[in-house]
This record gives sequence, structure tokens and C-alpha cells, in this order.
Amino acid sequence: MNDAPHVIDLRSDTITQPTPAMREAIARAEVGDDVFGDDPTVNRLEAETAALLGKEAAVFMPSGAMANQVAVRAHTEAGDEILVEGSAHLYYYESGAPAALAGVICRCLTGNRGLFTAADVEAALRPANVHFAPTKLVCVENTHNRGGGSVWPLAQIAEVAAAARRHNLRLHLDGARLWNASVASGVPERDYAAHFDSVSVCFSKGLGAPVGSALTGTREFIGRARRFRKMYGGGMRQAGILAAAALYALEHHRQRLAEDHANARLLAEGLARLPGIELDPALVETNIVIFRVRAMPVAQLVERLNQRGVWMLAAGPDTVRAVTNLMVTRADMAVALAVCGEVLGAGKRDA
Ligand code: TLP
Repeated sequence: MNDAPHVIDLRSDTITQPTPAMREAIARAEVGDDVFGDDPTVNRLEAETAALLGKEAAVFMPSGAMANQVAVRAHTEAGDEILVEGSAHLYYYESGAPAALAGVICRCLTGNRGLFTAADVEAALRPANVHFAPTKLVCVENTHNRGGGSVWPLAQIAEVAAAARRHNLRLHLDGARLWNASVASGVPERDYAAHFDSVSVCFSKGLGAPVGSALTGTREFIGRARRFRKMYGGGMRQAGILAAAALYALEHHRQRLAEDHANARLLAEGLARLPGIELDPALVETNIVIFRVRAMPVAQLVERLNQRGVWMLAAGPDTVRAVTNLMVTRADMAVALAVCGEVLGAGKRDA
């Protein structure tokens, strides 16, 4: 029996656990040694992911970070420069991997909620000259995590891509939450993907698979990526166990992301009404809510919420992030808001 108190876990959509039906799909998975290319379930997942994104090929990866870093490695040579927004996951949260693993330098663009423009790309470029690291790659993140789950307008992506092409730059999309962008905007994943040479996607965030991502691109690029996946220690064996969960998630959990988005909006609207919180709910487009806290130190708020079973994470010195996901319901949003109200009210009395 499980007597643990009900926790409303909004730390991330990575906390999602496989549902009973997903566990059944895992149990039934046919497997083989994927390093030999023998795993039928991995092969099916790769084919379906590539088709969904309109790409020639895909390779299954253990994590989103590996998918991004293999992409950077496969697009560049040591000493190259890549253009990336300054709070993009690939730069901000991946342990310095572009420098450590690919030997590239990151030139950071300043985005608006993570989104930058073609003019930002143009302004960052320098003429070919022995003094400068050659710029090779532009990286985009959609939705943008630290941007608050922001969705790129397709036209803005097209302009950025056109600028990159004018200067012979390649383009990579960190589409860890591309599914959320598509559900929110109605733009199919493949329409976003069409502007990029490579796209990484995650099955283990909002889609709810326990593990797994994919990198997609041309057959030739994915062949090269497979070598770096192996080099980075990401060659997996009977990975069909994981691919089965990802296939199940692709089929059954994409459309339900709309529920996560509605819950996030509900949470944001309630939070915006609380004292000492700064947030524009109209900016909450998907499942990520980032808000500024004026009422008390962020660490104190997070700690007090945590003690009452509402789990969120500090996103910066005065910001908190809440991510709606498969494990929380609309009713949980009301409970979370009531708890936030109590904690912030108490904070005011303590002051
Ligand atoms: N994001 C995690 C943390 O690492 C911050 C989260 O809780 O949101 N791209 C994007 C846009 C991501 O948000 C993440 C994970 C990744 C890549 C990396 O995926 P994993 O964790 O599978 O390596």
C-alpha cells in the first residue's frame, strides 16, 4: 500500500513515469542488439521519427543532451564557432559539452524569451579572416525552455534559416519539446524541421517515455552521427525496451500535451493574481510557467511549497519554474494555487 502524501510534481516534465499501458508496450517489445542494427523496435522508432519530421534518417539516443552534442560534433570541426542563444539548453545546461567534446566556441546571441532574429545572426557574423573562428552552425530551441516554453513563429524560423543559408551556415534545432510547439501552434513538426539540417527530439519529457531522444537529418549526416554516438558511449544494445515506450508515447501522448498547456495557463492565471508574484499569463504558450517572486527569497518559497507537497524549481535568483506534465491534473492546479496562496500569505505576515 502506498500511504505517501500526494505530491504535485511540477519540477519538470522529465519526471513523468511510464503509464501501465506504456509498461505493457515495453514488456511486449521485440529486441535485438542495436549496435549491430538488429533491434526491430529501435529501427521502427527511427523510421517513424524520421518520417514524422520529414527527414531521411534518425538515430535513437539515450538523452537530449547527447542528441544535441552529437549534432554539434557532427556539424563542426574543433576551432569552429557556433551561434546559440545565451540561455539555450545546448549551451546553458549541457556541462560545457560544445567546448569539451566538439572543441567549438559558442557565440551567444541575446534572445527575447529565447527567440532571436535573422538580424541577430547577420550582426554576429564576421568576415573570413585568420583572426576569427569560422562560424559553422546556428542553433535554435523550440519550444524554448528558459524562455518559458516559448514557441517560435514559423516565419521567424524561416528568416533565421534564410540568413544562415546566405552565409553557408548549417542549422540545428533542439526540438526536445517540438511536440509542444506543434500542439500549441498547429504547425506540424515537419514544417518546423524543414528549415534545419538536423533536429533533436525527446520522448522523455512531455511525452512521458522513461528514457530516450532522437537525432534526425540526412542519411549521410545520421551515419556520421552514429559514429559520434558510439564515441560518446551512447551505443545501446537491447534498446527496443526503451524504443517501445517512445513509440507508444508518439502514438498516444502527443495530442494530450494540449491538457498540459491548458493546466499551465490555469496555473499562470492563478499565480498572476497572488501577491508578490510577477507573471504575464498571456505569455504562457505551452507547459512551462516561469515567474518572478517579489514576496520572499526564491529558495524559501520553493522550500515551503516543497514541504506542502507542491514541487517547483528555482530557475534563477528571483524566478521559479513550474512545468505541467502527464503526472498532474487540472484539479492539482487548484490545490497548487491554494498552497501557493497560503505560503505567500504567510510570507507577508512573517515580513
Ligand atoms: N531539460 C531539463 C533540464 O536539463 C533543465 C528540464 O528539466 O527542462 N533540450 C532542452 C530544451 C531541454 O529542456 C532538455 C532537458 C534537454 C535538451 C536535455 O535532455 P536530457 O535531459 O534528456 O539530456
